[in-house]
Amino acid sequence: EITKGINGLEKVTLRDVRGSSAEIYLYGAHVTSWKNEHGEELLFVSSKAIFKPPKPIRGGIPICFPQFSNHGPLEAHGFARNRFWKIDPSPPPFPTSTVNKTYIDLILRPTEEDFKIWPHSFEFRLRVTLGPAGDLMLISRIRNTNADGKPFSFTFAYHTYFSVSDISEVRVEGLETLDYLDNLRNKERFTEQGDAITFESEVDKVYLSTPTKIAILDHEKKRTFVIRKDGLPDAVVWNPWDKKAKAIPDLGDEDYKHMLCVESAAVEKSITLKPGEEWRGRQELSAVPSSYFSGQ
Ligand code: TA6
Repeated sequence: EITKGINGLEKVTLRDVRGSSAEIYLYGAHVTSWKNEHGEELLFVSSKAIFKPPKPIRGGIPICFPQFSNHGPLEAHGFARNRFWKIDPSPPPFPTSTVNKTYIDLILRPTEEDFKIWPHSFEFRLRVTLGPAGDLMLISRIRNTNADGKPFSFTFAYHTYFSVSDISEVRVEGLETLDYLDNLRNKERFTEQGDAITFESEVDKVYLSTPTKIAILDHEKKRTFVIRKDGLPDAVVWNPWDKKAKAIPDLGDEDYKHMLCVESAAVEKSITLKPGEEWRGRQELSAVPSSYFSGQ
């Protein structure tokens, strides 16, 4: 179902018969909403988000491509998040089953203007799938279509903003003892301690070569998000905390309390594709009652 969203921007709504739903704006191929079967929003989108190109949307799942953050010469997080994507009417077959699932296929190809910024020809296909249990899966397929025989390299992230009740009560499991690059300390490399990660100040880290499963435990909501990823070795964890939040115009002063970014990513080692080669990166999200795991 395609309708007009905020400021007349087109969006696609996916609905599952059991009540879960997702919304994807063609602007940025940006997932702006993911609701469970009870209609509860699971992603954070700032009430100050500006749905006006060329500004990227603050919250949801921006796609960072062909550059993550300022790890390169391009604008922060690349340009895929502020381009108009198209619906892909006949994508080549995906490896995953679509039985009992609702999905949409989008595609981005560079314009001549894009080519001036990043001189490579590519096809970026994104499939967003809502499963019967309300899980949300994003699969990206990026193909080098350069005619000049040149390879290209990129970094990538699904910059996912999760909605949490109170950041001080949240724990992230699965990143203990890993090495990370700390963006707040000149991208230097450190090693995480053995405990689950908790939050009491600004965090902006790229955890390296993580397990494929990461969990976010929200005690107050009694909800656990589970992230599963494939093709994306790293995981970014970001919360701006109070001072940085105040400096971001499209983020409310108190918003940092209710959001946490945990991002499936490929940052430390860029991905290189020769002409004709394709890369795949998958992020699958589910939200379950905490008791499901540990009876808390
Ligand atoms: O993923 C973390 C990060 O790169 C931070 O450094 C922070 O600036 C954030 O993304 C948001 O970036 P944006 O360009 O959307 O303001």
